[in-house]
Amino acid sequence: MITRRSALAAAALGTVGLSGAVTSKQALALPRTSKFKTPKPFSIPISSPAEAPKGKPVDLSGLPRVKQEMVAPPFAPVHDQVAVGGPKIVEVRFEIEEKLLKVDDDNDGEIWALTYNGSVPGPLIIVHEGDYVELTLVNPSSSQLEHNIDFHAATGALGGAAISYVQPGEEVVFRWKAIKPGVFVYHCAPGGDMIPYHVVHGMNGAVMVLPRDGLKNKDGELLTYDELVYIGEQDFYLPKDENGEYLKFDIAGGDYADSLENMRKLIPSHSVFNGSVGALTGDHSLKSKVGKTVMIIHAQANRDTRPHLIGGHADYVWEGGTFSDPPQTGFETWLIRGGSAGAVMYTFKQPGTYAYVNHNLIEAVLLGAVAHFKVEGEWDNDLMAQLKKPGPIVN
Ligand SMILES: [Cu+2]
Repeated sequence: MITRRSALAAAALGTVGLSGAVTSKQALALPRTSKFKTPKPFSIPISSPAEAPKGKPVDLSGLPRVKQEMVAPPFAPVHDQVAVGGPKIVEVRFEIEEKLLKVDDDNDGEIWALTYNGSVPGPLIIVHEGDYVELTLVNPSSSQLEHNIDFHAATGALGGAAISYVQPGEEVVFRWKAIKPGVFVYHCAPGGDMIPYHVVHGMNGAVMVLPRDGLKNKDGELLTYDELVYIGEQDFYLPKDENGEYLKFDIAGGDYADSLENMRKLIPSHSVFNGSVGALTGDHSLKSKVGKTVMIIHAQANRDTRPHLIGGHADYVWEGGTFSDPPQTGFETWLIRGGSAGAVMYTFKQPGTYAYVNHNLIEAVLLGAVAHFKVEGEWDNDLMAQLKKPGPIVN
């Protein structure tokens, strides 16, 4: 039986007619050079993805322009916490990269990740309220798939998704004004099943829009951080064969049918920080010092999560990601709603290793959502001391 969904899946792969659903075999049979056609959005009422919105022209020629150099997570681009000068046009360049990414060394899990600038999550953009983000989105001709971008921080045209479609070999430039201070996700949203497919293949990231006069506590006092850590939590749905081994695919998009089957069950094979199990542990642990204040930006474009810093707290929490309201204080665990980013600030008081986890501990320990902070400094015996070593019971 032909369903609309199977027809769209077939159209998406561009290889099968309307005679049935696409199978993984058919997907695997695609030649390397094939270009998948994305189904046009059937659930989103826009007439044409390429149609540019009309309106009165805006003259921004008097504004200064700055280029923001993108860096890979967990790092943040160079930025001022309090804005210097008036609003600017901040130029950002995203090059799409479809790349084979090892998700889990232990069991050979891998995915053809769909990325902005090669990382999962995509780079963190930082601007101030009132600034303009001018994005150049480049989809190289080596890509298999059509992409675009929806900025939750932007206003109109599906967050920019409606005016940013790029086929392989194309680039697009568009601009949006940062009118809401806070942290927000962005993600690819090319229509139909391809929306969740691209998002759970890594095509998401975050923007931080700082208030021009900086972050404040509830008394209006300035809050600043010494370090910023950017974490994107990613749920993956890697398909397995009948023997329980992870399937391998030759090209980006090759896992389309198998992935969708897994995604529909809503049970991720992995939930990881920054693209892979162990990306922020061991040699890749985050480093800090007693007395340093860290700002942690945590984004999850698809699924709820609940970060917790084991052995520490959140001094300040912007849980919904909004900087319009004063932060809440003293949380043990906080919620990041799927499709949002949140921010917390914490000043380390003790040295040692802290685990920063998704405190659904099954997702942390079994699915991968763990990072480590290695903190140097002097131990405070007032805060904690071992009074007797483990030994035989005395009475
Ligand atoms: Cu995409």
